[in-house]
Amino acid sequence: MSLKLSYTLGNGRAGKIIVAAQLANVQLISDFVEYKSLETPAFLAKNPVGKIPLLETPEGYLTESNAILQYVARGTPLVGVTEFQQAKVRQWLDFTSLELEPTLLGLLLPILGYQLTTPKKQEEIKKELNWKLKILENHFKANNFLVGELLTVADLNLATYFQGLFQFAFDKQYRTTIPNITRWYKYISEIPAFQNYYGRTKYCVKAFPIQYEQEQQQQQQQKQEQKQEQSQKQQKQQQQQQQQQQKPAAQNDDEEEKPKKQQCEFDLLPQSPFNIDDWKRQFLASKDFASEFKTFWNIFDSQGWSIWIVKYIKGESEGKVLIQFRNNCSGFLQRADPHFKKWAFAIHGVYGDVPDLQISGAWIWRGTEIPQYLKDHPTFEYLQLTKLDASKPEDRVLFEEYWLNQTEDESKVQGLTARALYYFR
Ligand SMILES: N[C@@H](CCC(=O)N[C@@H](CS)C(=O)NCC(=O)O)C(=O)O
Repeated sequence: MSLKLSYTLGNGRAGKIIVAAQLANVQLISDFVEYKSLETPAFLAKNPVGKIPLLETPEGYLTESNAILQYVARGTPLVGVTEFQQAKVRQWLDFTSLELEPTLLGLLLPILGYQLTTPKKQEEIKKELNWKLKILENHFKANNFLVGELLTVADLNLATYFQGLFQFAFDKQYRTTIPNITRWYKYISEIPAFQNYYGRTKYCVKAFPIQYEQEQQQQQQQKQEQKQEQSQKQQKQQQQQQQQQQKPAAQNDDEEEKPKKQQCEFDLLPQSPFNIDDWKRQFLASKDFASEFKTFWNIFDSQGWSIWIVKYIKGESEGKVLIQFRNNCSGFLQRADPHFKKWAFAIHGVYGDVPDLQISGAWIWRGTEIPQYLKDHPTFEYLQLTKLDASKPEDRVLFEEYWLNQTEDESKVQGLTARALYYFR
């Protein structure tokens, strides 16, 4: 019986399942996915929640990491031997998910930069954590494992959280206040199957600093201001060059000197009847992209929006290794200004064959010109942008070709096989 586990590389919820499968001698096929693919219709058909991990079994799909965990270890002592032990395993799984997880993640995610927080929130989290950890500390004073003397999936589950906490938050000094939890974790983390996935735990000497909301906002603002300053400078230089070359009629200096407004470049455009959010929802929820496009051409407003083919102009040495080029493509999208996502929708990907892979995509964005958001992109100079005319049948066909052919390693676009596709949304 083959079991296929879909997950993103290094994911902790998948890790506990992989560790349990190894201990239970159960073969799992790994299917690495990227977060972007969780929003594709193909993935949503398997898990409408759009989350990993996901297990494909001969009987159907299974979601929720704790359910998968118990399923892969079923029939072994890892899920408990007696009925009471089995119930105890479920008790600790629920306790971890429902009582501990929100608090533990509330501490860890701001350190890792995934969540905004404030000193007040952190104070509350620490208080909450202290009394909850006391429960565990007391438990491990008298027991080696969560369920008495038996290693179970409940321990593997709990240890995945401590793995991050010991590396980033619970420093040397703090560990002295939880010696029993530390002893228990040390044992679990040194099980070879655990180390195979998570590696050796590097206990932090000093806790990593928490970045607070204000600091993060200030940093973001500073970055934004620097970027704007730079692009103003570039614009000015370009204008000066043009003036010198073409000697045009005198410019209005006042206008040129005006500081760039803080608001988004699209805020000034006249209202458009085309709502990109509605289109994204409608398209992504659909099982029949071709029929959606019939609607698209009726609702698309080419006065307020435009459609483009965006190609990456690669260097001579690029496009030879798929994994590198995938990273190049996903990195390009990640580095785009997140605000631009509100005003754009694209399918962008790697097409073709090694050693001549290409990156290109079909884009919709607000306005009819090249947006400043793209001009400010660090790799803008390597983009070739071709504006399509939504009233021309041949341009519609080209644009649709990208959107309708989304099966990786199968679909072809402009004669090239789609290898790795991403949405920008
Ligand atoms: N309760 C679920 C939570 C699953 C979950 O939140 N997975 C995250 C990765 S750790 C995810 O897929 N996030 C994608 C998203 O939210 O878009 C479980 O334990 O499986």
